[in-house]
Amino acid sequence: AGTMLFSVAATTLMGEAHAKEPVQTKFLAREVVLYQYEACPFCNKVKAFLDYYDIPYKVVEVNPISKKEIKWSDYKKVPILTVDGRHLVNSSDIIDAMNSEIHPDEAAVSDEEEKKWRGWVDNHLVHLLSPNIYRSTAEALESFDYITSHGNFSFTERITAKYAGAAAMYFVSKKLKKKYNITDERASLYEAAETWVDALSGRDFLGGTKPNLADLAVFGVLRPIRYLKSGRDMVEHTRIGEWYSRMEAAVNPPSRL
Ligand SMILES: N[C@@H](CCC(=O)N[C@@H](CS)C(=O)NCC(=O)O)C(=O)O
Repeated sequence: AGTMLFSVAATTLMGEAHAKEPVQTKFLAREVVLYQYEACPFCNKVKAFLDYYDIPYKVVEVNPISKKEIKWSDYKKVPILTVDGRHLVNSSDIIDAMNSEIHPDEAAVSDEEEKKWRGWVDNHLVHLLSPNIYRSTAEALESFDYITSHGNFSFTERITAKYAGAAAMYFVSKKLKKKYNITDERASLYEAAETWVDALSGRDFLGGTKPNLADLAVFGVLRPIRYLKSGRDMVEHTRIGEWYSRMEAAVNPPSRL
């Protein structure tokens, strides 16, 4: 029984070692700081990348009302990543910049499939999120409860932002729906999840046995909604759950400092 336990443990460990990437010693000595909102999909995309590659980083949670933590920056959105004082902005550009440091040789070789699906995340998948998480007043409140309890808000802001934010986003999400020609937001979310599973064509990850940048992007943007009503519905009504669980296992817990 002992041997069996050991071999089960060893297989599990090997499985993990297989899908995960080792600590990026290159970045151990460098100061990496992520300015973010905890619930922002673009920030979570960058975090999925940093966590997968075990890059240690500090997190500065930005107050979305005052934004005083990024007063020093001309760029007023998050994420912003600083690497030893160098500023990187825009989630996909941040990931490209970090990725070419980690894989200087591969950076030149472009993987068309990976590129296509990273574009799909930025141009399609992200637009489905707000209409879904603010779909009804109940869902908008659940989302804002999550946002305000995980974000950087003062006590008064927390209370007011929850209700005012939920009400405002409920209406904003209807406008976004029109802007992006979405008729049934839930159906579109399910369809996107199915499209992604089809793209895997039976592979564990789009990257094959390991996640590539497209897997990390899809996982990153879905992470903030996974345990909200829309994310629970998506996992219940589509085939995306197994891939999502593999990603949860493959992406390291945050190596936040
Ligand atoms: N294209 C940018 C989009 C970033 C973005 O829109 N971030 C939102 C938060 S989810 C933001 O900072 N909005 C401005 C604001 O909060 O005032 C990226 O991929 O990083």
